[in-house]
Amino acid sequence: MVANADAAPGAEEALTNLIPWQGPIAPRAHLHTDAPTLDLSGTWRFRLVDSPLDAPEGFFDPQFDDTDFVDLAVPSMWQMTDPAGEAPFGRPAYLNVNYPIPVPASDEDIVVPDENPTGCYRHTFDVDGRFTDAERVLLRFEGVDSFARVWLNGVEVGWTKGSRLTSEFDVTAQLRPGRNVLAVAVSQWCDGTFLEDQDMWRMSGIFREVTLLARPRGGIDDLFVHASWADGVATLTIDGPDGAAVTIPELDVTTTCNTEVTIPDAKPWTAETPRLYDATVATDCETVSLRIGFRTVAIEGDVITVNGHKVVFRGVNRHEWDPRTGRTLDEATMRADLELMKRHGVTAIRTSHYPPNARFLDLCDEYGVWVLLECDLETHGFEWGDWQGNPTGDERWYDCLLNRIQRTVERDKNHPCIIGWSMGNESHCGEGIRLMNDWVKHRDPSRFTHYEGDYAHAICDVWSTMYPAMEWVEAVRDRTALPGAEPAAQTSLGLGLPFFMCEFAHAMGNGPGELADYEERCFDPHFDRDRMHGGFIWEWIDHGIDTGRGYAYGGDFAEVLHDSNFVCDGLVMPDRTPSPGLLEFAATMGAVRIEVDGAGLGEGEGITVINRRDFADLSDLQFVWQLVDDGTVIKEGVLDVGALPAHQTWTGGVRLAEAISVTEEISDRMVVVVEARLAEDTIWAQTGHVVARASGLLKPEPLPRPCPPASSGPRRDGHGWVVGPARFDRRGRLVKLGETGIVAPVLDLFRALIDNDRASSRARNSIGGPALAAGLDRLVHTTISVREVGDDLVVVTRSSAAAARDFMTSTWSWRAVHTDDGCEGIHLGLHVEPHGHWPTMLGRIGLTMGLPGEWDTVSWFGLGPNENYPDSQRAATWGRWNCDVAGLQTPYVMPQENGLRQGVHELTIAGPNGGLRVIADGGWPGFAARPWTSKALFKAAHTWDLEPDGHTWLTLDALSAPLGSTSCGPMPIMSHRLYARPAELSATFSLV
Ligand code: IPT
Repeated sequence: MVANADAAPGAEEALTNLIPWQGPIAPRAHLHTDAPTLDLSGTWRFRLVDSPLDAPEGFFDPQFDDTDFVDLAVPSMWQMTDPAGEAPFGRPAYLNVNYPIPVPASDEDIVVPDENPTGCYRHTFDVDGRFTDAERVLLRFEGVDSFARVWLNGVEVGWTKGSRLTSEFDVTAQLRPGRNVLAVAVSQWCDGTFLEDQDMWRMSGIFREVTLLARPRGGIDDLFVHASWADGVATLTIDGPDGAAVTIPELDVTTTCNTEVTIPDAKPWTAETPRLYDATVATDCETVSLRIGFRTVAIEGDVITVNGHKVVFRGVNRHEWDPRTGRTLDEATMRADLELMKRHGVTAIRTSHYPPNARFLDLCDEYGVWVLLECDLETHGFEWGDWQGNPTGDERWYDCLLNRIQRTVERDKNHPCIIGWSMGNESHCGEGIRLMNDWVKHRDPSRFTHYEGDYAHAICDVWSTMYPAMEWVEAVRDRTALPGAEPAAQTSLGLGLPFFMCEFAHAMGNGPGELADYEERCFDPHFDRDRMHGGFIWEWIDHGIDTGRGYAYGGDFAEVLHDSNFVCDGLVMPDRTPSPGLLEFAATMGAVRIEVDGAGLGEGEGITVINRRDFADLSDLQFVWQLVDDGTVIKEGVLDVGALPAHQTWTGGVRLAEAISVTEEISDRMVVVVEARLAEDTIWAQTGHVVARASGLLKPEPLPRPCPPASSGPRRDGHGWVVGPARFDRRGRLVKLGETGIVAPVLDLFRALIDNDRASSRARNSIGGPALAAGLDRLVHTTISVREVGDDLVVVTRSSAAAARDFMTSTWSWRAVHTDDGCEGIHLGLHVEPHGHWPTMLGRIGLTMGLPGEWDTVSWFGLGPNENYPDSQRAATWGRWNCDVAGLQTPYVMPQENGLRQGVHELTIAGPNGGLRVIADGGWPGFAARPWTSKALFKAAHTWDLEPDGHTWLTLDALSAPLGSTSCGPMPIMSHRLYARPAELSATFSLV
């Protein structure tokens, strides 16, 4: 139906009438056609008013004088125009669960505020006969947030809702030869807002492409490609106009629409082997180009299969985000996402929580990634009212829900990458979800359906959950009782449903940790026929907003309500720099796994390569080993792993004896590094790109090697004591090394709280609250005794906080020694002992000292080069690493503990005038070196709040806390948690 001014009475009512749209044609696929199209992107005229009622009178009239309008790019989101500066069109607002507008009572008609920012757009364009002679002309909007009322040449063609869904208006009657004036009034709020409560920046505008499409008589309006593959045979039927010619030149296929053909030699499409065949469908007057991928998705028992094989989703949740343009993305950015994902072993995407830009799915087909395509639906804010009046259970809304899922499925139904349809997110469950699901199953039975909130498993095809605890995942796997679950939920165990985590491992700030633990329980393809299908990390990108000096988050734009930095919870930083979390993802979730057993290497064994892919062999990779002695490559070679088939394991080794004969002995800084490198260029990376890496120390556990004592013992003088090159004050504090004054080392139990330590509205527990209450950030250190015991100066200190009773004693035994490079040094044996209850989880047990700020270059042997933590160290490699102090810091959008490197054997921090060397013995500590204190790091709200304070603060950890995922997930598993316990740290300090 085509609406016109007469047919669209009371368009203001349309904002809240629970009718999804008026005017657009039935949803259909986006097809690549040779029929004329006109991209209307560009500079439009724009004026923002406070309410739809304030739109300038007759602004849609072609004659209207828009000189006091301004230029605005379309597509764009108007609040992203200089948001941290002048913000001419208002500023973005970040909210998670809360609605940005008042929520209607369940017995009330829907109301949205009069204060409803409304963008009045005008755009003038010219068309030629290719459009005016067409049978029909359509005007396509791919994304308008959230309500659009549309006029062409002064005549209203209708209105639409559904921010991330396509609407096509038939404008044949309104289009004129030559010059045309399109006008659109976009309001930020409408009833659709209650269906669009996704956890993200609330912003508006015509933020995706607008296109004019000429439709020829006898053209191809819609196609539905059914391309399956089983047992080596592909089958194709394309629903379309009767008689339209279907051609796939590469396969010698010539057929017509609505005819089934079998094709014996076609290769199947999988995310690992994204084989696409170019095809055309043609009538006399239109040719449509398709890229067909043959694959069959099935549920066999409780296993999801593609082409007969179980698949595991090494997935991420992806929102569309760019720190400068918001949810308007160009193709280069979409490609950048896919390239980064493929390079880091991501094999699956959930399009949280709306369909992405249509172009993105073409790219997913091409790059190869499994897509769980989610409808534009979330009603989370109703949770606060116990879901009273929630749209998925209120029949007034069902047409809107059906409209949304129909537009979702119809637009994207031809993509081989899409293996499942998701009804939406966090919208509770009701008849509305069932209606959506029924419609999908009827329209497209070839994919599975998903909705996490279907807790009774009465509707969808799969069992999906969010942020489960590790024991819970184990119970699903082992079919034992679900810990803490309601009786009803226990029945899930017995149902024959495939399982995955639609969200897990909350990548907020520093983290997520425990990826390896999830991987082991839920991603193992060797449980060949079990129900565990992996999951999707929350989430891909930090939605920080570029302010020119750093990234903004919720609350930075004076929002009345906001959810702070909960919007920065991605594996890549806002500018798409991979975070350490992404590197850990690649190392744990990546389907190519290498294990190096240092002890076995000497025997010519010890290297294992596991192909955890579901389809492809490893012939695309070259496996290279290197023997590296303290940073110097001594020898390298290639491992003959060959075309190892999916799910198979290769074991072998290297001829170390040959390699090592050139050196005298196996040193404890000798490492074997094995890398899997791309043997050929792909579309997502070049030859040589490292897909997987592992390293092993040849002597994994060398004996402690304290340096030999020097002849002199502690010497007392008027100021305190001298021990070797070190000077201690009367309170036994190390205050000088050689001639360099330092800030004395003290016990350190604190880390600048990471997001996973902080209480948030969604955190299930708080680690940081008790830590701050216990005063870990404000310990008071008191010297109990200073004694000379043999060659040692033994200092006992007591550390505790104001008002606290729990305390730690630290026994610092200092001794003058000779280091291996012939210098005089001082050895510390530190023993820490807790007293009292200490119910609190600690950030660390270590020491922190202040060195001169000019000492700002660091070289260490240990795990690196990137930061690593006890539950996030698979991405780290043993070796010799060099970096300046600035480069050791990870600039999380909200500053927090970062930059730890563990397994330190030796560490030198130096500047132009000397420096400090630390040689560990016994256990290998972790270290962090910062140009500011942990307290300053904790106090900073943004990266721009941090200023170097003139010191290099060196922290050495005997024990470090894990990262976990507690910002929106369970507590770290018990064995990872750092509670108070006795700890030892043993190392020699010398000057360089
Ligand atoms: C979950 C949401 O689905 C997701 O959109 C995001 O908000 C995430 O939390 C937290 O970042 S919902 C929550 C109840 C776990």
